[in-house]
Amino acid sequence: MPASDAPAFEMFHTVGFAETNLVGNVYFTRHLEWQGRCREMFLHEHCPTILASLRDDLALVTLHCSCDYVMEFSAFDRVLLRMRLDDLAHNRIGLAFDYYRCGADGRRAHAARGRQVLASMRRQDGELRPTPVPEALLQALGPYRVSHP
Ligand code: SSV
Repeated sequence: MPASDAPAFEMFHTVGFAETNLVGNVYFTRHLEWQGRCREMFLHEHCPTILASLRDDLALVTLHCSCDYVMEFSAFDRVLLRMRLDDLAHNRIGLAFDYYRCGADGRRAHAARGRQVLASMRRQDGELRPTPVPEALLQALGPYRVSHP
């Protein structure tokens, strides 16, 4: 469980028809796409130099991705996705996501929770080898780290 002691990186999104299923709620795979979008916007805004490294020999490999669903989203719902750094060890990065449905009255309902584990790797001689999380990314992640008691 991410504690609320660390600031989160936030992404807002308004649900469109392209994201809903036959009965009008958001199809479960979309939640994972939003996680992907959120983490790439984080790199774009806070660590653009990593994007150049990814085009070179760095690989941030997704080892795990999950979502626990609590409440449905429908077209034109306003989604707030909050992402925090839950865990950092060796070359592993653990991310925690909280999804909220934002009401017109300003209230936020907790609609889902997600997790990802990434591994920092380098492409070398046609293989992927573990490598420490790059310093630039460590710096960018720092403020978003959840402290565990
Ligand atoms: C192209 C490709 O494979 C990209 C992977 C990107 C991974 C990005 C990870 C970003 C993590 C950000 C975490 C922020 C926590 C507050």
